[in-house]
Amino acid sequence: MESYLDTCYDQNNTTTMCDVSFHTTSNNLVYCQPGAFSDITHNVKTNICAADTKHGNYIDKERYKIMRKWKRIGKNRLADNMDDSFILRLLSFNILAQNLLEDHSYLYQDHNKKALSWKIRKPLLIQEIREADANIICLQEMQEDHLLDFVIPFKQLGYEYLYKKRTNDKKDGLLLLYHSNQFVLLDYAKVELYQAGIELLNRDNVGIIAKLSLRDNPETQIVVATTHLLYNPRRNDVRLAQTQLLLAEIERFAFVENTITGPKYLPIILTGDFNLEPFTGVYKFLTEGSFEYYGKGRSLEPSQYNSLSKSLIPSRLCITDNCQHFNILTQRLRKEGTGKVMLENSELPLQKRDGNMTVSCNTNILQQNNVNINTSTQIIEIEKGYSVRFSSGTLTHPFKMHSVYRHASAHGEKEATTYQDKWITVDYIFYSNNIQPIEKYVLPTVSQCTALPKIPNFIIGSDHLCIGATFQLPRKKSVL
Ligand code: KL2
Repeated sequence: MESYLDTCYDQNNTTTMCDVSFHTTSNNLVYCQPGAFSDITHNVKTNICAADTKHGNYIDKERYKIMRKWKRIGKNRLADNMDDSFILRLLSFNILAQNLLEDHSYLYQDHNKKALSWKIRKPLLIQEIREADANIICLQEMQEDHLLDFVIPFKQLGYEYLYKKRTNDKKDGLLLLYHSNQFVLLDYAKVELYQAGIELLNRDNVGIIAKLSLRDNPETQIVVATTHLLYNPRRNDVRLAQTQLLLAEIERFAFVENTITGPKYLPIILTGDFNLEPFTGVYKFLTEGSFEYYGKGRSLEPSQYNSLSKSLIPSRLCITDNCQHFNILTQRLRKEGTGKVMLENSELPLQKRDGNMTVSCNTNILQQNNVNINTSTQIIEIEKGYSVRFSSGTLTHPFKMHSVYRHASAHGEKEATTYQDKWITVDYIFYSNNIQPIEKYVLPTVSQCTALPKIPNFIIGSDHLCIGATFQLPRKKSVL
């Protein structure tokens, strides 16, 4: 039999009718060939389709696209005058690293083997990403040795990128692409969530944080961050600690100034694969701004076992329970310049590596401030009336974050972004309350997902569905 690509997938001819006949292959999946399909309802203006005879599931590109429309969110309206705002469209997609697919091949036994090859998946992924027409794209599970080839079409379209591989022996990582005609990269951090000698932070997950300004309006700035947190479904405690580190880094990038009403931050978008389900501990922490982990189990649910103490991460990292770098906060309040970050290994832009980090921070700073670096709760007054906490048993953060998706349809049926024994949501776009989403890339509900041929298939190139949102970013008025 001819290869699927030769018969069905012709990128140059997307308007051909999908006149198809189904051929059952040895591995129980059906795929299409041009020429003999008679059912008028399946005559579609695309030549791509995939089906799964075992479950009677069938999808073609057009049906998939009907599920995945860009839809206006709530009552948010476009600004009357578009000169007042910039339309930022962001896409986030875990593209399934080929090496992880092959390492966990038992997860893909019911799939058509041909749809699992990188040769087939790569053009499907690139096509779906390109069709979204996003000006910022955040990808997870980008295999390092596929990177240079993968970014070619995006570079041709004018995107520039940041890449951060997961640490140690891992072969995949994060790719953040931004349209360089529209954005200038002001600053970035490639954050390693691996911190030597800390049990809760001994995994290889990473984050990328980018501070971008509008090329035609440099005062308008935004912080975009992406991550892919630990997979282990039982270890929400690890994901909470990873989130604390990442938020401390985001806080450092997004801070603008202190005002009478409190600190002012740039708009923030935090997106990626968090490997956690909606309304669970870390999700509540992000969206409610506060979470008490003390006495909870590793799942962050009340539990008799493995109860967490009041100390989540050691104070030697100098990150407060409000997800702020103690040194930076101290110097900010004392107006003394920039303090040092105690995270290990994270990569900074070249010009900043040996730059002006004036004050070293080690646990001496905490001891000078009478912090007991053991595990009991510490409250330190930095300035009169301004205290920070370590190991209090509760984490807070200074942002008001919302999720673009509500994780259920208007009829209350759950949405999903991936399949792990069942269809669940693990991918999110969170945003701060000084930026407004106006559209989302609609996700299918669980029952719609169940009707799909197993992913990846010949339409969907990953074991995740991509997520996307369009934001209205208020343009700053230039001060003349
Ligand atoms: O859930 V994922 O897939 O976001 O799609 O993130 C992880 C898992 C990814 C990186 O660690 O690899 C997948 N069983 C199933 N999938 C696994 C396992 C596992 N034991 N370990 C890693 N992954």
